[in-house]
Amino acid sequence: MDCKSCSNNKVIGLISGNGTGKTSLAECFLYNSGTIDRLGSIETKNTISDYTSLEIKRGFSINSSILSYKWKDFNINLIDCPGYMDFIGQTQAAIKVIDSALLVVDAKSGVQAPTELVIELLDKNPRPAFFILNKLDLENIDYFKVINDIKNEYNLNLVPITAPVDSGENFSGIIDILQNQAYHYKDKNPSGTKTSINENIKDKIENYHNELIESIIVETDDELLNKYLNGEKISNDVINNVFKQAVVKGKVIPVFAVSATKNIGIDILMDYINYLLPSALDIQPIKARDLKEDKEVEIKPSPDGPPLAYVFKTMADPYIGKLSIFRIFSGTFKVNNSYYISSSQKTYKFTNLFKLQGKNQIEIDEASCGDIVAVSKIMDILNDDTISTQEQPLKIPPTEYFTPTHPKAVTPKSKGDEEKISSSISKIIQEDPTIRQELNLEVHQNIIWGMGELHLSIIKEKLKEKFDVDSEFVTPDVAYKETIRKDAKAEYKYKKQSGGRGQYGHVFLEIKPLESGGGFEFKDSIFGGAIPKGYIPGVEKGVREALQKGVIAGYPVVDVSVNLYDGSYHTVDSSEMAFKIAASMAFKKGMQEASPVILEPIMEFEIIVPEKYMGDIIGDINSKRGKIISMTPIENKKQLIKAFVPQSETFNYSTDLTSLTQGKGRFTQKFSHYEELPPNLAQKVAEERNKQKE
Ligand SMILES: Nc1nc2c(ncn2[C@@H]2O[C@H](COP(=O)(O)OP(=O)(O)OP(=O)(O)O)[C@@H](O)[C@H]2O)c(=O)[nH]1
Ligand SMILES: [Mg+2]
Repeated sequence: MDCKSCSNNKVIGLISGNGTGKTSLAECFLYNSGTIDRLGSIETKNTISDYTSLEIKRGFSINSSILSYKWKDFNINLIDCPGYMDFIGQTQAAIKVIDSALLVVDAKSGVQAPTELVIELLDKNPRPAFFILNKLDLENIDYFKVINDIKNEYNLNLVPITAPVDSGENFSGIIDILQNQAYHYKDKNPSGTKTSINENIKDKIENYHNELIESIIVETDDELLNKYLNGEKISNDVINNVFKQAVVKGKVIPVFAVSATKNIGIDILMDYINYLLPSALDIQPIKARDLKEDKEVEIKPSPDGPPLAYVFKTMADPYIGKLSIFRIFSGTFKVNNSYYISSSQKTYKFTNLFKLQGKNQIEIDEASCGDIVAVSKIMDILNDDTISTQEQPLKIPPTEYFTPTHPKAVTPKSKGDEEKISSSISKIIQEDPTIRQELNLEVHQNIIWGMGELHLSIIKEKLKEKFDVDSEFVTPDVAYKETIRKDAKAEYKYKKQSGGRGQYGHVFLEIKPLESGGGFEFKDSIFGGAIPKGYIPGVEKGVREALQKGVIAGYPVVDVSVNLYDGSYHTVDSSEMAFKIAASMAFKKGMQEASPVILEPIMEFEIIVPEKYMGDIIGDINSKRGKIISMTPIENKKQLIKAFVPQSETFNYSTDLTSLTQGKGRFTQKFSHYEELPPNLAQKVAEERNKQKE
């Protein structure tokens, strides 16, 4: 096969925090390259990338979009990711399949928490990157100071390749520091015109140029460095080569000055994307597991190599149904060939292949390394699946997504829609691995877990828009329980004689508390046939029924032992039912006497925050009746705090943590154990619950 096309493919992610200008920048890429003939904007609600009705309504990205453009000799495949932290799962999925990253930063506000998280993710999955300082048309931006601040804060080797000419309102051009060339821009034209560098900044730019060359040269071998230090002239070719290597290895991170809304500096950025970022055939071999040979292998990207692709996104298209979107790392995929899917371990014939451009799908016959394509209607393909062939079945390790931490109980507005809601949520989950749904049998609620308030409000809107179900998202109920604190004895005689056959059951119960987690224990110590054997199961059933609703607030009773030690019966009137009723009543009576208490679930939290927020976090945990278990310093001046927190205080913790740490904290939680609810709260809970029952 002619591999020219794939040697010119690049896969690039636009990733960073919300509102920094990624979608606006993507629009400029498409416009400048002639892919579209009108430059859309967020404000006019007509960008190619933010095309869904929810994105248009909200004015920001909610889904990652697949875009592509051709610029000079290269095909660039772009993934424009949403920046809000609530949608971080999509950035995690994108990082898995991109060869390089464009981190767009709002030059006015600097690096904010979501971008910081993206920097952390890239640190764990290194990719060559560019920093794009956007919005240079805003007032009072000191470009080089912003770069230095980021450099120092995150210990990144940032090197400015372009610099702005003028600032704020007057921002009208950039200088290419590497080439010593200025460009002027007018009327959002696709490209700038060359101009001379203003005399008054020539020296300054000369300095930056020298600094840039130096920072490139130090990344190479000592021989070249010595030559440079001895004043020898180093050819441009050598410098360019060293520069490319340093960028590809992530040793230097070029920085560019742009304004996406004014389309300034972006054509030059596009040139540098072509020139410096790796192509799909330049990347490191892909590590995968050969499922036939049962061993790890490395697949070098080649159009003639074994087919290998990774599904990083699933989408339900209203017209063509389910679309599984994958990035091809190796081999050539052709329509009507069959491919092996790692999760189902079966092969499927691909009867179609599509290239994507925002909402549009273009049918194609084949695709190869560095292409991002979709196949439709194969239900068994899931997110994070590896696609390969029966001859060499492969599996790439799945993406590790953050665990959703924000729960809500979902109920339909109209009765009878329960089934529809949970099946619709299951479909939404297929597209978004950072959502979890759980039918909680203890509180009888359908609980949906997402990444935060925004995430859940979008899911609610999706339920309405896509599936036509109106729903309510409310704070989940706490799975309280009840138990007893001391021993008690109780007797109950159930006797009814109203003509015909009567009812008679009579029991003596001894009730004792069990250790926490002890559950329920039933003992029968009837001696001498006071109650015939045949009625004993009725007694146990009665007690079990009473356990379902405790005497304080009707919560399930746990950790009790019940001993049936005496009773009496009537030869005609006794029945299993009569003993069941007697036992149930006796238990309730006994429980009243046994110091009943309410228990509350306690969660174990693991919270990671920058050190400086420790005081606030501990104060907040204390105010939530929590207990700190441990605090451990970890990398990047952060602390890992473990704590027990009562579940009733946890439902909004993701929002609380975000506001306490300006979005720089993260946490996970799991159920730990039950503890007694303090009496004043127990009273409140009981009052609330009893009110509900009325
Ligand atoms: N002044 C100015 N505003 C800009 C520039 N680029 C983008 N904006 C505005 O910033 C806002 C956010 O832009 P987007 O392109 O949606 O940013 P994004 O990074 O895609 O945001 P998310 O999708 O939420 O991650 C919009 O109102 C844009 O018009 C710029 O260069 N200058
Ligand atoms: Mg966007």
